[in-house]
Amino acid sequence: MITHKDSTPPKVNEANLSRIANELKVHTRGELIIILGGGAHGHQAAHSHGFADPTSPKELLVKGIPPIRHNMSALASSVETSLSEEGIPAIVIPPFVSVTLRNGLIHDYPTNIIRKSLDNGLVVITHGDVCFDEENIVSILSGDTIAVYLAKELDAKTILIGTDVDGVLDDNPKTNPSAKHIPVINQENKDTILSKTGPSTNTDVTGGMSKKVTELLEISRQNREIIIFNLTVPDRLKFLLQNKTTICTRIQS
Ligand code: IP8
Repeated sequence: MITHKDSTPPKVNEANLSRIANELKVHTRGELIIILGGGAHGHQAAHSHGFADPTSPKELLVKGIPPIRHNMSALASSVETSLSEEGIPAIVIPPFVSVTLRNGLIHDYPTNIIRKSLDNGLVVITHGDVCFDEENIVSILSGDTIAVYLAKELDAKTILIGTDVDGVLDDNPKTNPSAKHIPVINQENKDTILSKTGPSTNTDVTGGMSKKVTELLEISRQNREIIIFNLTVPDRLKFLLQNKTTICTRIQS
């Protein structure tokens, strides 16, 4: 929602971005990390350089590094600017410079600079990225994977996942208008729900909603709030930050 998904080359959706930055101003719960998904900025360049196809030649993948990095840095920098305009002191810490993957999974993810930034009152912005991979030269690191990793590593109390749908539905709401909203996913209903939830639409090379839910279920536990909500609808983020009720899906243990 902060990128225009159908625009090529990718463009920041400035109106949505400044609204979201404004809603973030109500955050008073302590340390905050903002993790950006790829949106059109990451996924278009990743797709056109073969990252969705396991048989792509390594030269094509390597050629994709500069445009993906360029686009994600531009997106993160726009977010930093919008937060700064709202008086929120934020810095960007890009995964590419320190994270390595192995077969697409996190191999090494130093968090000391993130920790020090939070300790000093800074809001950390990071994002899905292209990263060197010990086995596959380079792979895409998804924002959702970062969220799960950092939540575990830094013991996050709340994880809010903003998407462009009302949370998890039992079918794709863009193709099936009568898709039913699911307010809570837990151990009891997860298998039924995951069998129905397909990948997201658009050019998503990292798996979409079912992968998101599977990864989030792994870190669900008591006293940890995990929520998927619609960030395209004004005020929902604000309400969640203020502990007010709004439409969303809660992932519980
Ligand atoms: O949208 C993907 O992040 P995601 C990042 O969170 C890139 O899966 C660079 C495509």
